[in-house]
Amino acid sequence: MSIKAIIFDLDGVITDTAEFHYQSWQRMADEEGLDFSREKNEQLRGVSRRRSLEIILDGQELPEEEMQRLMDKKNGYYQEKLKQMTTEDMLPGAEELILEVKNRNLKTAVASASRNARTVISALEIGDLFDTISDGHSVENPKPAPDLFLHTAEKLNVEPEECAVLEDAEAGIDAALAADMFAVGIGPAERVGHGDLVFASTADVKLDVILEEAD
Ligand code: B16
Ligand code: MG
Repeated sequence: MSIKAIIFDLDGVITDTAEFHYQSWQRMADEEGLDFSREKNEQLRGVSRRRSLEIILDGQELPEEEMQRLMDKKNGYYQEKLKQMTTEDMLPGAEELILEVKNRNLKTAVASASRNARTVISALEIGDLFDTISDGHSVENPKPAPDLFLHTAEKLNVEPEECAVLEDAEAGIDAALAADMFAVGIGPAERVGHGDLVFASTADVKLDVILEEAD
């Protein structure tokens, strides 16, 4: 089926907030005496805040109140860092790609696992470029469940098979495939090689190739 909409993941595709997330989790973990490292942080890419904490806790179970306190602490540090974000923080090629999609009269959307997505989008001043924005508040089941992408297609008024998703995370590619969408991986094959198509970075994405391959 031909593509009518391009759905962009936010962190890792349009901008790179991974370092901010990492520093905020590390600060929380250090203060709380939890084991965490850059290597472990790689497993957190694209997964929800709660799932990230579960990965850090590595099987250790905590009461819900304590889970909430640790998530809130990390999020406070992350939101402090987001205050430094400006329009300069777009990943190379991202704005050009979104504009190209719009020029082709395709619909555009952001579908991010982040509950801070709207703050990030407004710091980047790109809100007007999208027909709709779905974020960590939009659905209950986070990626790798297909829910966020299906919700986005519904808001765009297109069929799932008419959507191509640009994703940098393993969980995001899983979610796009589960939603029956054309999944485009951004990053190394070890992470997103199970996508229908893979580009090394946002700057390398070729819209023509996506539209041809998905057809
Ligand atoms: P928050 P994406 C994801 O955004 C991030 O990649 C992931 O590292 C983060 O844990 C998740 O959002 C939740 O973020 O704590 O701000 O709600 O890649 O789906 O745009
Ligand atoms: Mg991402």
